[in-house]
Amino acid sequence: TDPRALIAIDLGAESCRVSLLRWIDSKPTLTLVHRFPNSPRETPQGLRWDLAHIKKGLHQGLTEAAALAPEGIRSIAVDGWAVDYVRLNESSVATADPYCYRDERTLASEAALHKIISADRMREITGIGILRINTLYQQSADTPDNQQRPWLNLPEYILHTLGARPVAEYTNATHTQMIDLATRTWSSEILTAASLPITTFPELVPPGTQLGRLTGPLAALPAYKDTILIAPATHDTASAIAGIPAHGDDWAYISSGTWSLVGTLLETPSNHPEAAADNFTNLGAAGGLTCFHKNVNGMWLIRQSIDFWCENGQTWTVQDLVAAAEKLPAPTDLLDVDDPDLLLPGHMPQRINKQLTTRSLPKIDENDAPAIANLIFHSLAARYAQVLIHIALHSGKTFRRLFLVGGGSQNLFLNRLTEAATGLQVHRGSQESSTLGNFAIQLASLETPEGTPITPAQISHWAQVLEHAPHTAPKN
Ligand code: LRH
Repeated sequence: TDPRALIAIDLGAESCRVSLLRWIDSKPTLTLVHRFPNSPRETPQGLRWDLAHIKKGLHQGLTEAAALAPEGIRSIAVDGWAVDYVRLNESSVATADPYCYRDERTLASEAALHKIISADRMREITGIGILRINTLYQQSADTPDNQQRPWLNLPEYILHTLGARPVAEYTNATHTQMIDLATRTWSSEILTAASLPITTFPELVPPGTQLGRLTGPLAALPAYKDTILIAPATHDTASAIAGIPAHGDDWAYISSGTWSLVGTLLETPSNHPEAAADNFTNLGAAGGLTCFHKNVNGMWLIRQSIDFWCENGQTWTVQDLVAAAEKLPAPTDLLDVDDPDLLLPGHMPQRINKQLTTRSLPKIDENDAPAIANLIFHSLAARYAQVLIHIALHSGKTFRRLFLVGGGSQNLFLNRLTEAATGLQVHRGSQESSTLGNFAIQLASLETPEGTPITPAQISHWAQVLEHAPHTAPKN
C-alpha cells in the first residue's frame, strides 16, 4: 500500500487546524501540525471572517506538514463550519471576506423570504431546521450584483484555491437550505422563490469525491508531487460524526464546539410533522446517511463570556472556569440557552441577565464568572437531555450510549452533568473528531474506484483504525 501521508484541514469558528496522518511501521500516527485562532470581526461591512488570516495560517501549516513527511503527501481534504460562503470574480477568486453567519443582516432577509415561500413549505422540501444563519437567507441578503456571481462554501473554496475543481459537497450543501431532500439536488422551487440563479450554483458531489491535484506554489515542494485534493464531508459536524468509532444503533451524539449538535444518525431522513414542528434537522451525513439533530448553543456562551471578563480585567481559561464552577451548588433556575439573543456577539453576561429579568428571575453579578459559568453548564446539560428525549421520540430509537466529541467534550464537569441529566452512558470521543472523520473519509475514498460511493462500513472501519492511533506533537 501507498506509504505516503495524508493531511486534514479543519476550519473552526474559534480555531483552525492542519493535521498529518503518517504510517510508521504501517501503523497510523497523527500529528496536529499547526493550530491557529480564528474569529469573526466587526467591520464597516458587517461581521466578517478574515480570509487572508485563514489562508496564511493554512499555508504555514501545509508548509510545516510537508517538512514533517519526507515520504510525501498523498491527499489533502478540508472541512469547516457550514453555511458561510464566498462569491467569486472572473478569476475564481473571492470578491470579499465572507460574512459570518451571526451577522444580523439575515433577520430582515429571513422575514422577507418567508412572505414569498413559507417556512413550512421550505421545511417540507429540505427537511432541515429553519435557521436564520442558513446560506439561503444570507444569499437572499446579498446585493443583486453579487447574486449573479458564482459562489462556493468556505471549505470548498479553500480546496479550490489549492487547485480543486469548484464543487458543493453534499453534506455541506444540505445546510444551505437549498437542497431538495427527495431529489438530493438544488431545489428549483426555493431558488425561484429567492430569485437566485441556478447558473451561479456549484456542481454537487458526494463526500469522498476526488477533485484534482494540488497546484500553485506548494506543489513545487517535493512532498506535494502528485497530491490529490479530496472533498471529505466538508461540513465539520458531518466529519465529526464520521469520526465516531461506534457500532450498533443505540447511540446518540453531541458534537460539542462553538455549537452543540445533539442528535443521531439515521438510514433515512425523518421529516414528519412532529420533527418539523420541533425544528429538527436532517442534514447529509457521510456514507449516504442522515444527521438527525438540533443546533443547541454551545461553548459560544462560555467563549463570549470569557471575552467580556477579559475586557473587564479578569483572565479566565475554560479549565479554570470549570474548576471554579464545579465547586458551586446547582443553580435554582436555568437559562434558556437557545434564546436567539444569546447567539449574538458581545456582552454575554448582560444578555444572560436580560433574559433572567424578562423571565422575572433574579439577576446574577455580571463579574461573578464562576456563577455564570455554573449556570451555563447546568443549563446546557438540561437542554441536551430535553433534546435527546425528543430525538428518541422522533427517530423511534432507544438510546443507551451518548458519544461526546469535539473540543467541548474535554469539559469533564459538563460531561458529568450531561450523564446525570440524560441517564445515558457517556463515551468521550476525540476532541479532534472532525479531523478523524476527515481522514476516515479520505482513506475510504482512496481505496474506492472513482464514481463508486463510499459506504458507512468503510468509514466506521477507518474511524476505528484511527481511534487508537497515537498523537504526536510536531518535532520542531
Ligand atoms: C459547527 C457548525 C454547525 C453549523 C454551524 C454553522 O461548526 O458547522 O454544524 O450549524 O457551524
